[in-house]
Amino acid sequence: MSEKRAPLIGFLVVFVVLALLWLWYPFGTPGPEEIPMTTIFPLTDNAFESQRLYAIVYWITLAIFIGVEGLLVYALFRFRRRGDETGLPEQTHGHTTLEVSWTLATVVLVIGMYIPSCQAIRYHQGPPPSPNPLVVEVTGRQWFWEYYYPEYDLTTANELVVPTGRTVLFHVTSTDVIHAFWFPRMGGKRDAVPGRNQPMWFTPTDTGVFEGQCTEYCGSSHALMKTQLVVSTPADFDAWVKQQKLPPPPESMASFGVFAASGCIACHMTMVNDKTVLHMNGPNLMKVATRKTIAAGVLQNTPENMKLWIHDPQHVKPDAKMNVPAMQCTGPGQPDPCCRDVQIGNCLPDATVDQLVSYLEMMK
Ligand code: HEC
Ligand SMILES: [Cu+2]
Repeated sequence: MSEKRAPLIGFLVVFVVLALLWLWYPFGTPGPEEIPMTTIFPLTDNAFESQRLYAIVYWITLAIFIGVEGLLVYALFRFRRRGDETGLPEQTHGHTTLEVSWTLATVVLVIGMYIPSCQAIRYHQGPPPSPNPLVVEVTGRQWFWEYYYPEYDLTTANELVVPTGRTVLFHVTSTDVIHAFWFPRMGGKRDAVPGRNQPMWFTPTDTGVFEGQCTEYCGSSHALMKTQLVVSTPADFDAWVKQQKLPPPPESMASFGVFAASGCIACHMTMVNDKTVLHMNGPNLMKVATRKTIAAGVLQNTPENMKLWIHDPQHVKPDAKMNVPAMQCTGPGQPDPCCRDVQIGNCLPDATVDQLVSYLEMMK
């Protein structure tokens, strides 16, 4: 291979590999089951509108890419140095028609993307498409999500349950730092800003469990601030609401004392499931046993994981805001380390943790 040709052939190889990769891409990518945090398989009106805009921009930029790269490759071949040519090729300067046309083409392209962008923004910022949406007040907290349904006077955490076919209108806020509320397949993100109430809505149509995530860096456990959306049939949703409103099972009453004495009630509610619970320090535990995960989607909700969590929350989630009240550490027989770093796990004997776990397992 001549020395002059080497770069050209290298370039061609890269180009062909990239082109093959691109051809393979649509067939080879995993579906939304393998990549649950995808935005390109939208499931609601709100998400579809973003996808529509994304597709317009995607095809326009793809056409530009192919055009520019095509011309580049053409020029490389057509005007390459041949034989023993020496010196500079013919030099040209300025071409009015060309310059006017690519300026105009750019303006047309930008307008072509600007108009659908404005439409999408109007749509997303506009009122929900239904006169009777299901309202959910969303509060981001370090590091979990609190959900309050005014219609049912019902508070839950991390696992958002909604029916199909009814628009859900969220009022998103935060009580500490800025978080962002996001279910990628359901629609765009919404910042959760303390003192502000940011609306957002979508209409789920498919049943299933969908992943969500805080998307505004909010501290050490930001990446562990997940959430799940459970979309149920309207009948299953009604059954869920009924269950959530049930009082605690009578057999759990005997163990409430341990929960209270361990300081858990300072931050958690297990006796009511209404607005009283809003903005307590920790998630409502009234129906914690009905949830699939604990600690904002970080652990599966099993007795072993519950034990692990209560024993050492900070080990599961760095800086978790679950600390035992300091008074807990001053009793006789308390191991010393807890008095220094007031972490809950160090203060609670194993037997107590077991009792707490069996109490919480009853909460459904
Ligand atoms: C100082 C406040 C505080 C105290 C006291 C406290 N917790 Fe927590 N707890 C929290 C916070 C905050 C979370 C959410 C942590 C996260 O996901 O980042 C939490 C989460 C939990 C969860 C997971 C709930 C879910 O749905 O994700 C359980 C279970 C739990 N706590 C049990 C207990 C028990 C049992 C006690 C008493 C031994 C206790 N907590 C004491 C603040 C507290
Ligand atoms: Cu966050």
